[in-house]
Amino acid sequence: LHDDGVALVPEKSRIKPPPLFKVLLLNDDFTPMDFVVVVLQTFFAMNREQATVVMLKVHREGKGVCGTYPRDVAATKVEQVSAFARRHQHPLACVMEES
Ligand code: NFA
Repeated sequence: LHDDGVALVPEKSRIKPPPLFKVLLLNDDFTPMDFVVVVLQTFFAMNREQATVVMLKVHREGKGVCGTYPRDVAATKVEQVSAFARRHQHPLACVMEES
């Protein structure tokens, strides 16, 4: 009968794992530190201590990673954080980059 495709010696898989994306916050001179801490607690499930560490890294180094996610989750975080900052009239920038 015909070959059913169940190989005794596996063929090399051509399936790539899906890419992951880092979500980053960028520093600016105007957004209050307390607001950034609230953002990290609200959208990235950090406690106040973790959120403060990340906020200070962004403040001192210019940018910092909030988390790493599949593309659709990362894009949703970027939109939610950007809308929240805009609604509160802060210039806080949130971006994603492939990791
Ligand atoms: N640099 C801002 C300030 O001094 C704080 C800040 C931290 C803004 C992280 C954006 C991101 N008020």
